[in-house]
Amino acid sequence: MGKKRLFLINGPNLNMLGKREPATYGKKSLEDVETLVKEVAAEQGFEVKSFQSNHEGDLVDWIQRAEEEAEGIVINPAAYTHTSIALRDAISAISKPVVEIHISNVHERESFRHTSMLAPVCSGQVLGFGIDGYRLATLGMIQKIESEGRNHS
Ligand code: DHK
Repeated sequence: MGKKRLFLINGPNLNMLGKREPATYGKKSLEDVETLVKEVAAEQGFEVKSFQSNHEGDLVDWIQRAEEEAEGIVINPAAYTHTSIALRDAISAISKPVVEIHISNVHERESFRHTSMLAPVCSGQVLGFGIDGYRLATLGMIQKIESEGRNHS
């Protein structure tokens, strides 16, 4: 069997990390995030496939792909967090665990950011820790995968 794999999925405008509102989202780029997640996962014996899109349907396609190709998903759905029934249904449709991550503390921001359509169907949520949240989400995801594996054996 090949190496265990995680999907890292980033939604709209996260391709602009580092340039976009740095006071809110920090100065690190999406490439820095992908490198961080790959390093953290590799230490735990996982490989990472990374995907970013500004398009809702493409994100749905990648969530569905995880059912066959990954053990779990770390996702920052960005603005689609607050609006997307399609992403929520895609997460509900697969059996693999999903962790939602946000760089900012959405609860100290505008009220439209306080609601997540996805949180009720995710295994966990990390927010407000900046880019380091991706490390926490990755470790939490791997711990969940490993403990579920143990429970089933
Ligand atoms: C990123 C976005 O692009 C926003 O639309 C969300 C999230 C918050 C973040 O903090 O990572 O509201």
